[in-house]
Amino acid sequence: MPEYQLYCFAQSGNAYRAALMLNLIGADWQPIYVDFFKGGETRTPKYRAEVNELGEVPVLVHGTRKLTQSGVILTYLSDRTGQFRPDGEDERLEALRWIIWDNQKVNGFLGPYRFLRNFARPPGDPAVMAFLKTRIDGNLAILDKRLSSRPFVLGARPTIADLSLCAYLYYPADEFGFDIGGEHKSIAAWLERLKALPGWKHPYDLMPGYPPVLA
Ligand SMILES: N[C@@H](CCC(=O)N[C@@H](CS)C(=O)NCC(=O)O)C(=O)O
Repeated sequence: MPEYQLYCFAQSGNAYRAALMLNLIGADWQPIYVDFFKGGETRTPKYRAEVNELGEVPVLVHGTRKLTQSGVILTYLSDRTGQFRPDGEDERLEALRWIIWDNQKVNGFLGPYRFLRNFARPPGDPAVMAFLKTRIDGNLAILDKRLSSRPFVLGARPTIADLSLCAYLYYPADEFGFDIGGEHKSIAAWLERLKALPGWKHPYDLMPGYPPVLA
């Protein structure tokens, strides 16, 4: 059995962060498909009792450990392997700052926006979509400005902060209805830099479940 197992599905940018990290560090890993859409697997009592009481993916299994929250998983893998690890206390705190901000305000809004637009039945209420879009635009502009003066989020080299922040950004523009890279040139260049790392793969090639079977 591979060293790591990752509960995930192809449409999850939250899980992509962990899957991408595993691939980039050359880990021996396998995905475990979670039937999020049709089966509603994360909402079942069984999943919550046996896999993750928070009812979410990603979940990383490593030996007897079961880790959830992508920020925790990224931290664990970078601490274990030394790869993509922020160096020293200042960098560690800075990475944590960007990861928390990302979880709440960048991919924390992009994920639900894309879900409500593509997968929810009925689709998202226009007022909700408009609220989310305004927040997304403002926060992508903050990220774009940050990346206009440095190649990666913390500076010269990629860290777990980059792997967190790219979560949903490689999904097709037509799933969002707007072109993130087209509207934010520094983000587009940064995504290309990450894409050039050995082991990079698109979320639809890295995790099972594309195309999705909806309920
Ligand atoms: N902050 C969490 C977010 C995880 C998350 O929301 N995952 C989604 C799938 S993309 C999920 O499982 N949602 C189920 C739910 O919220 O009920 C992380 O980064 O791991």
